[in-house]
Amino acid sequence: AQKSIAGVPGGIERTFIAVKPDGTQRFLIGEIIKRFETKGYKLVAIKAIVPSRTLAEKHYEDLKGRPFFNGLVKYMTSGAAPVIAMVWEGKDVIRQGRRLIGATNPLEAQPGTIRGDFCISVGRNIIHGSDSFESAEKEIGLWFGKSEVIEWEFGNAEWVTADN
Ligand code: IDP
Ligand code: MG
Repeated sequence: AQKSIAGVPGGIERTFIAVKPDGTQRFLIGEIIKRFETKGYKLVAIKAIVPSRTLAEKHYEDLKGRPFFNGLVKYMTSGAAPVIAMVWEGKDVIRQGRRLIGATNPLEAQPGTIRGDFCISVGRNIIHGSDSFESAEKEIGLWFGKSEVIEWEFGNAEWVTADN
């Protein structure tokens, strides 16, 4: 039997990706979905949600104590626009997702990445992506119930995933 990664059998990974409220306000949902979809990844869960303070604080618990923490939680929870929470699945999707997103500070994010192309401020950097297997598992469990994550197969899977 193959090992299970981020809760998925067969060695396939899942990651938690979220369009933040500024990405929603700026009409970037479609662009962000397009980049993951056309790269070759599979969307297995999606919802629009205004997170509670508790959810946002748990999501960012590693950053508690940082000077920007309260502002970050306020920005995520304001309700001025929803967060678009997603789970994407596929080969190396955790690391590849971080590459597609680009560096945390848009000044460091390369052109061609999502942050490199669409934002200029670290406090409004439009998208979140899990940074490790452990955080992917934690974040998917925080934002989604088990029944909200759908298992399905690409009809053309071999055209995307074959190694030979
Ligand atoms: P990441 O989103 O690239 O994983 P983290 O260091 O985990 O970056 O920080 C989480 C989020 O906190 C960032 O995406 C950004 O929204 C916010 N943030 C990080 N550093 C700063 C800062 O210096 N000022 C304001 N917000 C920040
Ligand atoms: Mg992070």
